[in-house]
Amino acid sequence: MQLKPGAMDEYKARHDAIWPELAELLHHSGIRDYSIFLDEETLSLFAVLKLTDDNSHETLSKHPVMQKWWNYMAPLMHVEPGNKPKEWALEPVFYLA
Ligand code: RM4
Repeated sequence: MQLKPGAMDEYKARHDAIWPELAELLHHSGIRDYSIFLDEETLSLFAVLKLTDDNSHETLSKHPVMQKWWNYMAPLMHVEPGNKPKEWALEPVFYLA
């Protein structure tokens, strides 16, 4: 994901105060160990999370709480039409178990 210039402090503050109903929704969708890292130079956001085997994260974008959060966050981030944050996968280049 990508932050807009000047949005860093507000982005952090909003995640420090994440809505309990959103945290609950993400958990019920099968998301675990969810972290977001910020590159303060480029304002790129790197998210990493685990999914349970029975996760339903594909349906999140239709949920009113998810849509409300995305609308709330849209002024701070690069978004698609509909305010879902722009996301792109990174290429795995190394893994050591
Ligand atoms: C991010 C973005 C993601 C959401 C997290 C909690 O800023 O909106 O879609 O999963 O917040």
